[in-house]
This record gives sequence, structure tokens and C-alpha cells, in this order.
Amino acid sequence: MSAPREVREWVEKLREEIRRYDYYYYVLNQPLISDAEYDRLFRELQELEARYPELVTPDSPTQRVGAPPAEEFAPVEHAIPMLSLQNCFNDEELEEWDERVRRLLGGEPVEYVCEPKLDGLSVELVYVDGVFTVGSTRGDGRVGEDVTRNLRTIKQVPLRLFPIEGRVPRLLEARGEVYMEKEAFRRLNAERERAGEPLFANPRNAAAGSLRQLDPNVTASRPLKIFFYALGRAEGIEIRNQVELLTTLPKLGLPVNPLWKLCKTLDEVKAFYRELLAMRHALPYEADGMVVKVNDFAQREVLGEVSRAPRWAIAYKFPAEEATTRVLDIVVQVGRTGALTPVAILEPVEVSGATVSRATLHNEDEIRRKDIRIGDWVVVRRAGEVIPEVVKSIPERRTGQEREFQMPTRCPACGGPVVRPPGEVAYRCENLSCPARLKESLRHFASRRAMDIEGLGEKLVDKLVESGLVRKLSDIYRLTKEDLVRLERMGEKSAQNLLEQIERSKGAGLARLIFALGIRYVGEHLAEVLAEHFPSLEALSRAGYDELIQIPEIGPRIAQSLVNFFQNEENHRLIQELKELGVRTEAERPRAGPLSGKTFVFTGALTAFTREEARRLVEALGGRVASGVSRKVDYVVVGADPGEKLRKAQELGIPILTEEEFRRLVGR
Ligand code: 9MJ
Repeated sequence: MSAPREVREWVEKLREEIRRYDYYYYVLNQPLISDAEYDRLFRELQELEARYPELVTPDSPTQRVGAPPAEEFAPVEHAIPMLSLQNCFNDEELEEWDERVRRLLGGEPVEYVCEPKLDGLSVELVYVDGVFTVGSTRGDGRVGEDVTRNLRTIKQVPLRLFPIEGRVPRLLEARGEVYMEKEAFRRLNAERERAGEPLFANPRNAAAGSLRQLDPNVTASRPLKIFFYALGRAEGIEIRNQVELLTTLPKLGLPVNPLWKLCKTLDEVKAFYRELLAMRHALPYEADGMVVKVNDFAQREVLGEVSRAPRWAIAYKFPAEEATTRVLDIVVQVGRTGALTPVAILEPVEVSGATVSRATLHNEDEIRRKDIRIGDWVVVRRAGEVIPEVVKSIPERRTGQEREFQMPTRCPACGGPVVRPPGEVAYRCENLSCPARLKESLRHFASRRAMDIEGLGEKLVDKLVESGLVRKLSDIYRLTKEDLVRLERMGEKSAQNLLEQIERSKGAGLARLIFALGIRYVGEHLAEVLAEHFPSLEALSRAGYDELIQIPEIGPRIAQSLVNFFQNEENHRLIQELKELGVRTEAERPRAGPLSGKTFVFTGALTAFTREEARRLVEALGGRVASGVSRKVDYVVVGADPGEKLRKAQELGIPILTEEEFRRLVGR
């Protein structure tokens, strides 16, 4: 059945409205309508598109996610090459650049526009008749990679431009930077650490890694943002200078970093640089300098370019957060998953206010690539406030006394064999009861977000393992007061307290228990997903690959990791023992009550209760609280500043309750 004209028009009108609301919500941070109202419109559009599939267009707001993964990225040629920027590092170099600009322009007046220089991934988005059609990375400047489907998942990217005075440009190639905010980066890495996944070294790598994902669903789950600051081709729109560009792009729906400044003199440029430098650490994103651009496009034409960099712009870099020091030794740490990580022990050195004495070398390939030897002078950097890293060695300063590092063939902690699984960069100790692995596993098991055993800290874990009192995780539940008191410096009272904490942890619940086991790739969130799906740990341990892969959010890699974990005989025994020792391995049975069979999800900040109180209210009435939104959820309760869950709920058409409505429902 083909769609009647009225339906076509109505669908288009719905899309236009939703685009406007998206823009106000995601770009301006000013929601125009209530979430419930938005939800209603979105669902109406989804229903109409389901009924009339021929009306679905790639720029419909319903089409942001859900496409299957690509094999690889296709090359995309930039019609106008994407230039790189020349750098300068001090006022003198900036003055030289300014003098050359003025000389080449024959002494005409020049104005500059200054913008923070974001450290992300440069991209170009092509809009044809206002519709986003192709998006690509900068690549080598001439040819980049087609990341259209990934860019679509970034909520700030309009799939269709807004008309200005009723018109959209025939063609607009908008250029900008995809980046990840520092806080989002920290959260992403924390989640990866808990899941035993490799960490991103800095927000730039995280942004680049997230955008260059073959599966757009992965990109969609990463908190990427974008700012636009330049154009490629533009037809059907006239923009004559950078100020016009930066004020026009937002009107079309393309976000622009508001922190730009028009400077009439070089002194103003320098002053703005100092201002940005002073606020550098307070900015939500990483900026590595300031870009100075000639405002007038006609003047840019005159200036032209040299060796792929425009003469009309320069990046005035911030001082590097780097220092040089010596590598005293390279040691190997054994993590919870058995991964061996080489770490450089450094002569302590100050890097932007902090003393650095250790820095990660990531893995053996990195050491070879950077050619770092024991005794070398090296450059170390603190990036994105994570673990410092060794950037490079300084071979010119070698004396001949330096030694090449050899990855040990035996685990430095247990002496067991070390293997490098095919396709992985990390070597691993395979011995499940390796004391180093055991210590890390215990720390994780007892940690606040896992079994939450207060008092079972770093030092005590070391002692328990070294004394032989704990040889496997389940031994925690076999500890007696005498054992603990015999350990040096453990008084009666502390021993008693610790035993109470250990006892209490038996009831931590299935999700925490699954997370606490430290199964590779299974972080807190996935543990909750699994706990919602299986009635007990035993049931989970019996699940096969095919069953696991059916669960939303469980991909092949995670399913395989779970199967591997539970197939291991030692792990199998561990689960048996935990159960025998009284650890609750069943999911909490919902009580009978008015909310029996109903599942709630909370998002955003509640005012009248904490999340924990809200959970207890729901459970007291027989309901359940889930962590993530899926089709099985009955209500999503929305507090202030809600997250992605709200959007997901809207997409799935799940009823949304305000806090007030929730309170009435639970009789509070
Ligand atoms: C960044 N990375 O923030 C430019 N950039 O302009 C800004 N990069 C640029 N402008 C022309 N703000 C080429 C690159």
C-alpha cells in the first residue's frame, strides 16, 4: 500500500518537529518539550514508518542506529583537500607568522579569529540539499575513510540542516572535530578497566577508536561530541569570513565551540591565548592549543597555502605536559586477567605539577616500536589525567650502557609459563592460582562495587595470599578469627569486624557476584544484564554460547568469554564452593505485591529518594529494578538531567514516569 499524500506530509512534519527538538535538546541543551511529549511524537513517527516503509529516509530521526557492521571503511576523496595546520610554540614565532601575513597582504588591515584547538579526529560531513549524505575522516588530507554510519550515531550531528530564511544550501561540506569530553573518557576507561578490557591512553585515542568502529552500534554507545569550524565546498550559501561561518553554522544546526574570539590586533590574540591557557584544565575537553585564522576569506585566497598547510592559519600550541627523565628499570605487572604489563620505573620527575615515578609501556610491541631500553633518557607525558606514559626514547643520549628489555617467558609472580594468545598484544600468565593474579582477583572481588567487603584492602590481601591463608577466592569464606588474629597487627576487634563484613557480603546479590568473579569483558553493567536474565549463577554457568548470544548487549566476544570462564574446571569448582559456603548465588526472588512482575528503570537524579531507597520501595511492592532499558522493562522513572536511558525508553516506547508519578504509584 503506498502512502496517501496526507500521511507523507504528516511524516515530514513530524520529522521536522523532532529535528528541532533534538537540536534544542542536544545542541543547545534547552529542551523545548517534555520527554513524554517527545516520546509520543517519536513513537508516532516510528509507527508510521513501520506501516509505510517506503517513507523511511536515511535522514529520518529514527535512523540513527541499528545498521549492521561494515566489512571495512570505503575510501572517500575530499573535493577540496583537508589541510593540516602549521604550529608555533611562542610569541616570537606567532609574530613572525603575523608579519608574513601582513607582508603578503601588502599592509591591508587584518583581523584574526581565535578558537581553542581540540585534540580529536577531524572529519568532513557532506550535506546535499540539507541532507547528511557522506561523512569521512581527514585521512591523509586528500582521501579519508567513509564513517557516515558512525557519524550518524552522534546525536549532535544533524541528519538534516535547518533552513535559513526558508532555504538550505544546495551543497555544504562542513568540517570539524569529533572529540570525547574528559569526564566521559574517564568513565569509559573505568568501565573498561572493570571489564578487563584494554584502556584508551587519552581522550583523543578514545574518540578515534570509537569513531573508527566497524559496528555503528559500538560508536552509538560511546559519548562522542563534535564541533564544526571550517568548510569545504559550499553552494547556495554565501559565507565571506570566519565570523559569519561560526555564526551561521549553528543556525543550520551544526554545533560550534562558543569559545571563539575576533581579534583586531596581535596583542588581543596573545591575550586570548593566555586566557585559554589559564582555563585549559577547567575545559571539559582536551585542548592542545589555539588556532589563529585570518577572518576574511578573500584574504585567505591571496595568502594561499604551502606544503598542505594554509598560510592563513596557525596553531599556537600549549606547552606540552611532558618532561624528560631516565628509565631506571622495566618491571612487569600481572593483572587480574593474567595480562603482563611492562611498566617503566623512572627517576622521579615533575610533569605539570605532579611527580611521576612510573609510567606504563602498554605492551612489548610498544616498547619495540618506541625502542625503549633500560637506562634510556625518555620523554614522559601525562595525558588526559590518566596513567603517565613514555612517549619516546632519546637515542642521542645513549652511552652504550643501556639494556634491551626482554619479556619474561615465566610469570614474575608465580614462575608459571607465559603465553601470547594469537592476535593479542598482551602476554598472559595462564596459572589461575598465580599469587599476583589471585591478589588482583581478590581486590576486585572485595571492592566496593563488587562484594563490598570493607576492611579487605590492598595490604591485607597481600598478607592473606602471602601467608597461604587464601589460595583461591572461596577461601575468604573459610577464614576464622584465629587465622586473622595470627596475621600480624590484626587485633581481635578488627578481625571480628572483618568477619562480619565477609558474612554480610554473602548476600550481595547475583549481579554483584557475577561482576566480582572478574570474568573478562563482564563489567558492572553486563553483570546486571546477566543477573536479570538468569535465575542463578548455576543457570548462567550452564548457558551455552547460542543462548548467551540471544541476550541484548551480549556480543560474540562476551558470550565466548563467559563460556570459556565457566568451562574452566577450577572456576566451576569455585562456584560450587561459594554456594556451599553460603554465598547467595540465586537472583533475588521478587515478592508478591501490587507491582509483581513489573520492572522499573531509573534515570536522572531523584529529589525525594536515593536510588537505593527507590529500589527498596519497588521491591517491597513486589517489583524489580533493572539497570538497563530493554523491551522487558515496564516503566522508566525519570529524574533531573536524565541520561541515555530516557532516549532508549522513548525509542522502545516504554511508559515514562516523572518522579511525582512514581511517588503516587508507590503511595509516597
Ligand atoms: C581544531 N582542531 O579544533 C581547525 N581546529 O581549521 C579548529 N582545527 C582547522 N580549527 C582549518 N578549531 C584547519 C584546521
